[in-house]
Amino acid sequence: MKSRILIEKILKKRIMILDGAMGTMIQDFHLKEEDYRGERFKTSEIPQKGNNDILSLTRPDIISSIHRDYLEAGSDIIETNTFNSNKISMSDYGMEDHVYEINKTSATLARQICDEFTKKDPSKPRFAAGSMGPTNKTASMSPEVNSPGFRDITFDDLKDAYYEQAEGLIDGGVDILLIETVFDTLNAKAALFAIEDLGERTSRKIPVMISGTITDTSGRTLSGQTLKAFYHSVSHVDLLSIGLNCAFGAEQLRPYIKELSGISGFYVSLHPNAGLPGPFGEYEQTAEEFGKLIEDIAGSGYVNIVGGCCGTTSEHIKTITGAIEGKSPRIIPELTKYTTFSGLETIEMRPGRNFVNVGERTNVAGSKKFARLIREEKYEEALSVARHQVEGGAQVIDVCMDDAMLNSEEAMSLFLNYIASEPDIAKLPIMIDSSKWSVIESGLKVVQGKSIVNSISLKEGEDQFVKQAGIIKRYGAALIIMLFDEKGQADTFERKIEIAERSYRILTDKLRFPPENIIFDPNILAIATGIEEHKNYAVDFINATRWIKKNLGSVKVSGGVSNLSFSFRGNSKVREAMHSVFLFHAIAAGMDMGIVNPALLEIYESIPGDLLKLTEDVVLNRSDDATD
Ligand code: THG
Repeated sequence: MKSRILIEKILKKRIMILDGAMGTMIQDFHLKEEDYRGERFKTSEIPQKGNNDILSLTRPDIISSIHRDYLEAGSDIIETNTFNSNKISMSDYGMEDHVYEINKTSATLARQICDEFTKKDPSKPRFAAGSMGPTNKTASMSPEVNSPGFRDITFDDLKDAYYEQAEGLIDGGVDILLIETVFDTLNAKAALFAIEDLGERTSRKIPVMISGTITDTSGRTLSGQTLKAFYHSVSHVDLLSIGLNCAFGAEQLRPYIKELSGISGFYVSLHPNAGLPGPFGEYEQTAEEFGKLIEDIAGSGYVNIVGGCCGTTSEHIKTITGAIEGKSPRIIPELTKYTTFSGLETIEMRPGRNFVNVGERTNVAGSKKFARLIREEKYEEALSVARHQVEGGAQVIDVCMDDAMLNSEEAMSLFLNYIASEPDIAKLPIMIDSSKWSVIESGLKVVQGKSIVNSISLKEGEDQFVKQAGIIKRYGAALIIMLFDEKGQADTFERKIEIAERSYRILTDKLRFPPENIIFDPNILAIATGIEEHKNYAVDFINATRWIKKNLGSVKVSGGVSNLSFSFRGNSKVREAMHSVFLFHAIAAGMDMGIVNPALLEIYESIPGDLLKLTEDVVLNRSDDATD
């Protein structure tokens, strides 16, 4: 963490300079197959030409001279020659067994040259950033149009590959890890997870920069996320910076870096290509043109770190070093933390925002139709249930596969993969609903956005609760806490607030779980069952909601609304009226979101007067014979 303090000190004062492309500089050496192979890989069966990362082992002289060029041009931070040095990409060259070594050696090279330059001029310390590219596979899209549920790489594969890469880079002495050219946020989340894991296991915490790439003119990532959704999907980690690179040139990235600058609570980086590629993939933007564009962006106060990507050389870096001279760095804005969720798009729960409807029907325990479709493995048709929820006004989709007859882990990940293939559904955040931990985790491993785990509780005791919440935090999800403890479900006001307070303390004190990512569910239980103890359930929920919202920071309150009316199953008129009346009062008390059938929510004002009075008597427990 020493390097982070030093880097942040510099970032407060000025814009820092990254280096430019490694590939473009390597091209100038006109290397042949033999150069790539060296003595060491002379007999490799797979051609190595184009495997730039292997040059760290076979031609370290060339890589060193490129690093030197960039440092001479003014780079504060140089990137290791490891963009593709992960098991997944390296297997294309049959080099998967050398991944750790390539990373460590590349890091050592960059480290030594940085130290050399820092020694020459201690007033300008130089830093080595371990470059971690996106790999050549994507975890949240199917490579086969005809099987939308299929993936050719899993979160765990990516996590393991990134772990190995990060370990090599850190062992070689990098100051920073740079996850770059992110085109699929799920790949990036696997990298972040691996780095956090490594940090914890080795007690070495290295600052992390992350940089996404935009691939279409609507400003989305390849995997379909908006910039904001991308931001909210990775901001659970205490990043050094977030930024954009590659894809378009500086000119086309300008509006997006402006947007990112406005929403980011971290430093912002930009390392664009030298313009848009020509017909043969060549980049033609001159150093002067590039410098002008960067000067303009830096002059607008949008960036803290700038550099170049494809097509840029030490000439480009030299011009931007001059161009940012005297320009003030971007100041990180004061941001209020809101509860946010994301799919391809974002939900921000700002104060005064409307109630969030969570669609309940994609639940095998809550819909006979959905259960049948999943049992019969008709996933395409099951998707239509989700689509219907979206059309009915759902803003989040609750997915539950808890059924003893199903392989729930598999059904969860498969259905979520199907959802990911449908942008009109995948735009919404996912609520992963299961009482089984393994099912929750298999869901977390397939969603690129910031999802909501539904749910964990103190039912099995504090140790397990802490362990699970810690893992959920690492996946970057929000979390519903059901108000249960070792003694059982909280069914009275006193029990609800006791467990809510205890859960809150554990999460925020022990885990530093962000309060805005905590959602309490004070248990909506069936009323009007004929049993005396059940009569005050709705009132207790509403009062507990009010207490929680007043006393527990920026947490949110949610509940499964349809539970309320279980004793009126089949009588949808009465059920709908009960839900509307309940929500009217619960929302007034501070309830933020609810799992509902969005297509069937009657407007409170439109409930006929006599039905309204009777329903209110039941929900608010106002008269002894209301149920009748
Ligand atoms: N809190 C949290 N999560 C939850 C609940 C909760 N998840 C599950 C459940 N409760 C919320 N979801 C539903 C889904 C459907 C119904 C009720 C709650 C429902 N279904 C119809 C019925 O049973 O009559 C089924 C109709 C059909 O088969 O089509 O009512 O409280 N955190």
